[in-house]
Amino acid sequence: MIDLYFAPTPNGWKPAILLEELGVDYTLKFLNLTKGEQFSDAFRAINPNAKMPAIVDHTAEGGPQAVWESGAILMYLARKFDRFWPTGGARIDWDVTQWMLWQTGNQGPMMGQLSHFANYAPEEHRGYGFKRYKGESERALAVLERRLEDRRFIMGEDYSIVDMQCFPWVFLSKRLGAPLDPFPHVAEWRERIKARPAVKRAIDLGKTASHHGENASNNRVLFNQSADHILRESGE
Ligand SMILES: N[C@@H](CCC(=O)N[C@@H](CS)C(=O)NCC(=O)O)C(=O)O
Repeated sequence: MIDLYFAPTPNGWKPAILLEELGVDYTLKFLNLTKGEQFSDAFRAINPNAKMPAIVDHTAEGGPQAVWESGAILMYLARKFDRFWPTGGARIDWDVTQWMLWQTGNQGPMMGQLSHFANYAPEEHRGYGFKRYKGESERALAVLERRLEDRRFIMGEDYSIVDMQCFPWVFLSKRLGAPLDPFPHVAEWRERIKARPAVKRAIDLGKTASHHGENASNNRVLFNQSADHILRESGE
């Protein structure tokens, strides 16, 4: 059995989408991020970075295997079940790896910060951050637009973990203030993925979870973190 530590956010949706696509049994472990459940000793033993998502694979050879960082989880599960990682040798493997890292180091953090400034930053601090991260998010969307000009999916004709990694922030793009009108190929790709039953099921998981984001503009747990959050004992 695989445990998925989850909250209904774009990063949480990524492994949920893959697990739903794979149709494997997994146990959903909701983390209430506004209550700081990510800082419990038990969860930090799984992910020292104290952020979801994370998994624990109790069926791994040699004993339970924890994996954290959404991209690493997708790569781990795709290898384990031998699905959704395009085949074709070392060149393809590196292409998958670089797109996974591109999302992790570029699209993800830029759109995550756009979400912060669009949804949570105090009004008086919103302007500069919103403008900067909207520009950076649109830059990332333009990279995807070029890539998708002559491909149905990011790696070619087949849907893969790279699409699952890049989809969730694009799913929310318009709501964050970066509509997809200038990126028609990205918009079509988004529709293609959104229509998949497994993707719908993963996003619906949020409907039963306690949401981390609402009314969180003054939320100390999420928006005022320091080294102390990682270094202190949680006392649990
Ligand atoms: N790069 C990480 C990002 C994970 C992340 O930022 N998770 C957020 C929710 S989307 C979280 O757990 N936040 C809780 C906190 O910051 O305390 C990944 O892709 O897994």
